[in-house]
Amino acid sequence: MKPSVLSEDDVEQFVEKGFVLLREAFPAEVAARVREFLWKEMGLSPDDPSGWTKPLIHLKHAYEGPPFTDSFTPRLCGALDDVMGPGRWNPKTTLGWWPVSFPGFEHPPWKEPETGWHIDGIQFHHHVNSPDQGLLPIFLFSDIAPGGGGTVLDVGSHRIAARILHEAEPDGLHVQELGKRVAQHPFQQIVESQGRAGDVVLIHPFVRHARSMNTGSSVRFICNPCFVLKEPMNLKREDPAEYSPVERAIVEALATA
Ligand SMILES: O=C(O)CCC(=O)C(=O)O
Repeated sequence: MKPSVLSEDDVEQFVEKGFVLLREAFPAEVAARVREFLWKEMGLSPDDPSGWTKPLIHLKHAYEGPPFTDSFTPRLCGALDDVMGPGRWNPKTTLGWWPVSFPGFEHPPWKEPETGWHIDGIQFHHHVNSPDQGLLPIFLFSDIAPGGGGTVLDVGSHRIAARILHEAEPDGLHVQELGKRVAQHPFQQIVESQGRAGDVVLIHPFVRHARSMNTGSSVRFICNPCFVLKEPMNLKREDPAEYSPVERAIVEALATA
């Protein structure tokens, strides 16, 4: 499967580490319009920090239409094809939810979070080939510098989760039980997601991750939507070239167990 937007090295990083940063996935100007909308939605102003009285506002809503859907650019959709497989995922018509984190509540030095680590997917029972969460992309709607509250990833943990899910077949696991079993393993390598407004971090759906403290000076806007596959993952393809990188990461984790 030849990638159309990502490089071969990007794909290898995604398979091995469980994430890759796609720069300029959508225009920074789209991110600015989204932030403008969200400030209004929160009833707050970017110019009046006296109104920022909580470390986090979680807008649990998926919004339709522009400017939200303007982030689904051909470049981003091409990269989604590159990791989930062309035509194998359901396009989205909405974008949400929105954990907005504010500076000023936690002070440097930034520390790795001790709690809140999880694998996404509270809405379904987990199997090693579940189609319900094909990818965990994190859309950056503001610039995120080190310490600025970027989602932290336990890089490589997707391999551990893959083996745990494989061993749990055919029953599968509740997401909490999956999280508990992954938590019995030491962290692999903790990495903060960082980038510019308009970047998207493409993350394997099995990666353990957590929100981190915003010790920076700017408000952090992200969105972490769930992309659903049209069919369960196929982890036994006749032609290995047909594995999507999401599938290949799992197949390779199981082969090296
Ligand atoms: O806010 C974040 O950085 C992460 C959010 C998250 O992991 C979640 O909502 O599942």
